[in-house]
Amino acid sequence: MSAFTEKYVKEFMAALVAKNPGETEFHQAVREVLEAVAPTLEAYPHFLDAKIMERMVEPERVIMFRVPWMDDEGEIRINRGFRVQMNSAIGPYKGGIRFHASVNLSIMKFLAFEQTFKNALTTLPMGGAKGGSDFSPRGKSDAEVMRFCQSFMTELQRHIGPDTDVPAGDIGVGGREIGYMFGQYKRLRDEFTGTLTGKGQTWGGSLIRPEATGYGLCYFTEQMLATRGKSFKGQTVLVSGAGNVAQFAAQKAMRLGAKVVTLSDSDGFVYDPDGLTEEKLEYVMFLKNVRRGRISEYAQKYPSATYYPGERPWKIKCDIALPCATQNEIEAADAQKLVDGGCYCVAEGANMPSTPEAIKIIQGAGLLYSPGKASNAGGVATSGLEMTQNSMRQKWTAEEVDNYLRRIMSDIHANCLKYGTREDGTVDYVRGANVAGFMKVATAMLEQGLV
Ligand code: NDP
Ligand code: 2IT
Repeated sequence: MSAFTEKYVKEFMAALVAKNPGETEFHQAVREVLEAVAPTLEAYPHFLDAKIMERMVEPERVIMFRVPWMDDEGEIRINRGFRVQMNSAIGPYKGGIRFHASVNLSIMKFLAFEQTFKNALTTLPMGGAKGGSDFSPRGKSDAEVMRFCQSFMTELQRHIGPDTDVPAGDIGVGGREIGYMFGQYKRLRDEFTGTLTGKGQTWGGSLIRPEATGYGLCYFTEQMLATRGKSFKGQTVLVSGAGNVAQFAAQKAMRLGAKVVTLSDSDGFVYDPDGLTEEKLEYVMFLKNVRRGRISEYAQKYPSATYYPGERPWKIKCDIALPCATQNEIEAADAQKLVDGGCYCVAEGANMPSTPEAIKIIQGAGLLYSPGKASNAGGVATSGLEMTQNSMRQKWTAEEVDNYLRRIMSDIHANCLKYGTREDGTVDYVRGANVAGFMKVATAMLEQGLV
């Protein structure tokens, strides 16, 4: 780290922490970007003079609101709703909605901040946002989820719109929740527009959007592997999570010839040394998406598998790791286990799944490593394609959307190479992704004046 970077990051972070106390995830996300872009700021001091970074870390708008609803027993429940509209320099605000008990302002701000850079990388015109609630759909009936979604949207609808802010899914928000929210939005606003993405196939949803994050992750990983003359063929892959991103990452990795041996949820992980098959994955999709069960049940159904309660998959020997569950799920000790187990590639499907200490170990050991904002951008990119189809009142074929997705992931990879190739020819994807995203948003902000 240069003397400039060290001083710049230290002073910037001190001010940020003082102004946003306790927002540890937000601090973590900002620090990563600062460390990556500081050399660029030094080289282009007009960004420093215009205080672009100081503006980027201040959300354009934060909306926090009460979400009252009634459970099936007739008891009144109160949750907190959020929408962080972080940056609209390159397009309308765009980003997912997360329903999880852990949701707080820090998590919303870190996700909205990451989203700004990720969306810039997609090549599509989308600003950055994130929303959600500390409501947990786990263990709730469909009727309870519907009442919650309707109450949440009753407030959120005043702040969003097809050219203003377009939410989508994230943890705890899938097709069911998007459906309930879209229904309420349409009813209150009396408009049928593409204001949410991830919609159902019969009412404006794009083909391949459900698959897009996981598929995009694998397309991106293929390109990373190719830089070392490798591919998924015959490789042992660890996947964490068992939700939307994990399911389709596992499916694509498998179809590209890999053996996927783990899946997880917040209670533990399953290790199946025989590897997933199409049939086993179909069971997982039914288990998680329809029955809304726990991943431990996989080991009951398939005796080749072992369930490890309260643990994460990273101690299993592998070639490639695809973290697809949540933030900070790879800590330093986990990273060391991956390195010791012979893993040579970590590509993030989740947002910020690796801690800074873990990243240091992974990069220090010379593994291929890509941050989520590059490798999981296929989801929001395909949301962008859904917006385009909605505006055109068209529906593209799965093949057309998949081809766009491949091209976008390839463009993101090329952009990472452009800004992240080291002198020795290896690639720093963290620097590449952050600088590429920063340059686009910062330039747009400069050109639009002091807003
Ligand atoms: P889902 O809700 O479909 O699945 C989340 C999975 O992660 C579940 O298996 C869940 O287990 C597990 N999980 C959630 N929280 C924790 C936790 N604290 N510890 C361990 N496991 C946990 O969400 P998605 O698949 O959509 O999202 C997964 C990740 O991918 C998130 O980081 C999200 O931000 C990111 N992402 C999602 C995109 C999308 O299009 N959906 C796009 C880009 C990134 P359990 O059932 O126990 O909660
Ligand atoms: O983190 C993410 O990129 C998402 N949850 C998807 C956002 C979107 O608008 O599709």
